[in-house]
Amino acid sequence: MTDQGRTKLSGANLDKLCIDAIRVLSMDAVQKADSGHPGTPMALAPLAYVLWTRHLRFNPANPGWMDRDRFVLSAGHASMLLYSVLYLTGYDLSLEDLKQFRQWESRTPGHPEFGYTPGVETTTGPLGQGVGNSVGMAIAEAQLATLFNRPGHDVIDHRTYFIASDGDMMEGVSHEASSYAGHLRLGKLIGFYDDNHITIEGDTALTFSDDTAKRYESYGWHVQRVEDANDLEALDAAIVEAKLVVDRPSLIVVRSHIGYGSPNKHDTAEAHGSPLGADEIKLTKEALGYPSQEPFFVAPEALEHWRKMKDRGARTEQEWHTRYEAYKAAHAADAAELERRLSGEMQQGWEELIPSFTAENGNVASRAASGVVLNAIAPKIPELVGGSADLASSTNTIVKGAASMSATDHSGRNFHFGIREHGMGAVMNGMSVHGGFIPYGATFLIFSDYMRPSVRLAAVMHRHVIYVYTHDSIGLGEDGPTHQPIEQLSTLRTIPGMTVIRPADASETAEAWRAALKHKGPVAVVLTRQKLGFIDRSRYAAADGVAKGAYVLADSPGGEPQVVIMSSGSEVALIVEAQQKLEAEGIRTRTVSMPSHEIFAAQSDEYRATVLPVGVKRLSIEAGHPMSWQRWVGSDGIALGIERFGASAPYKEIYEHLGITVDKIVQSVKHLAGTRS
Ligand SMILES: Cc1ncc(C[n+]2csc(CCOP(=O)(O)OP(=O)(O)O)c2C)c(N)n1
Repeated sequence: MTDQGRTKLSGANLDKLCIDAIRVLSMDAVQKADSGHPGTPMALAPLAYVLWTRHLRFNPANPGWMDRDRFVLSAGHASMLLYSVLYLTGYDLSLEDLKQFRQWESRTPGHPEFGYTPGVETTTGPLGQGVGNSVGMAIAEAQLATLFNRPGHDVIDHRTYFIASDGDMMEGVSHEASSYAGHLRLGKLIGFYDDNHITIEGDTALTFSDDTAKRYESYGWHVQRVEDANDLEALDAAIVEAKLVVDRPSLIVVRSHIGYGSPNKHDTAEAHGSPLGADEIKLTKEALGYPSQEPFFVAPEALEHWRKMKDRGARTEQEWHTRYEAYKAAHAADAAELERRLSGEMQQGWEELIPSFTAENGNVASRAASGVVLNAIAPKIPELVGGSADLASSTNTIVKGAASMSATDHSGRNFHFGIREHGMGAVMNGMSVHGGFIPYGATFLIFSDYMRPSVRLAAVMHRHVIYVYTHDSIGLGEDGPTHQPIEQLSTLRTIPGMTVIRPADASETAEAWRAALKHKGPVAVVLTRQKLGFIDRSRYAAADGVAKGAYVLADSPGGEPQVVIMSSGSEVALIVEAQQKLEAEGIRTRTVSMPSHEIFAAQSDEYRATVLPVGVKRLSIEAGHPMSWQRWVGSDGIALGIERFGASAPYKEIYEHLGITVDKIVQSVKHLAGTRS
């Protein structure tokens, strides 16, 4: 007998009490917050229990232990499932934290958020992204294991598990990433599909007739089915088998019942995203045979059992440390390099490898200059790993002589993401949160739209990932309006935490890579298809001004400027030419190159005022929507840009037709300077 007078539990009864603890915590937290999603945590509680107590390798006391298994709740709306388990297993997350579910600055936000809660590996909620992140994590593991493990020393040896819902499976990004995972034969990736037949609008019969199991089989995954989400042994057996399949990823389709345990709401869409209500919670606790009606009650014997995971986790990590010490002794240089990569510190000396460009290089497209820079610095930055969504020959993102990432060679640093921009973005995020990589991914700027949800999440998570976006404007010419970005520059700039750099020539491109690598958040390096003239740095300011986001390229020889004209990328050449014309006409003009609005915005007020003096009228020009320039030109300035779609024609003609010309600048500046009304 325990001190509460109950019989000491063991076996199935204890399992049930532990599982019901998740259900109760989830119901109660959602009820208290008066918002959230109780149904799926209730349904998947047994799966979480089996996975976390029998399979997952983790240490609650050290959530960042490098060889831990990764767990991703792609169905992020079911966050109480994860928070309950993190509390129960003894992470630094208290019952009080659970009671603060969804409150201001709590450690239990509505959806799991990277960096807020110990044990949360990535931000999920936008459905499908977590599946993509998991693929990225599995890729990261596979690559680090291939590069760093040595015979007898498997120091990188962990699995990535995810739980996906119907919504995750319907979203295209999960398809893209899963297809890529199957192609790469990522044997340590194990997903669970929560096949509960319910989404917000009702039964999936309304929307979803896929045979998901067959779909995943066709991707090259090993697929199993568990017919009853409450059958612990079936779940366990499926996981055991999935772990034994090492030559391809595994999907376990689990038939579950949303809101399991709730007499009136199980199997209903109502259980998905609303509190059950006090009465129904009471009935559910009764139906489950739960020992208390007290909110957030966890039976001591259940907590004790769950908390055994703390000791087990500490032992698991300790055992790994012993092996790691042996590795370190035998392969000191490898261990040091692995630790460096995981720490995020870059090797010394990479900056010295950044090439300089001279007049002798002639006219160079910034995409071509970027390829030269990437290849020059790659040897000293092995963690800079990535590729393109089937446009490598256009985006110049291949590291020459390096291997390709493939099913048979997981060490390759050149990734062929296929025509899967969205999957690429999600995979990059997964690699980044895993650690050990600065992933880059390339496509045409227009197709940044195809991956924007992942780009946004990179910003939400402050991840250091680099997007190489080429073909950056109407300057790409004949491909026409479908391929010519208009609003993309301005809208990328509006993502909080995003840094966009659009260099004006080869020298600025080199500096753009320097800035992108030194920066710690997501960076888009935006490049031209067309060749750009060489800006003679003996006459114009040095390109290292890129580090400040904007800099004075050339001042008026006549002194204090009447007008500042600014631009980015290919249109800098236009302001340079316009300045000469304006000066010839006696209008004192300053040119400013502004490759990055965000970096410039982060400079001191003093510096910004040295570039854009207060009281001097300003004009900007960019071959894109002018919205983002408005803040720099002010209400009495002019932002020249394009507010329509482009056209299919040779690019010089399109520039003429759309008014992105030197003449237009000159006229507008005269207007501003008051020399012409
Ligand atoms: C990209 C995206 N679209 C829409 C939503 C809003 N949403 C949250 S859950 C959900 C679907 C719920 O069905 P399911 O995925 O089966 O989850 P379950 O009901 O089983 O919890 C939707 C549409 C979202 N989170 N992400």
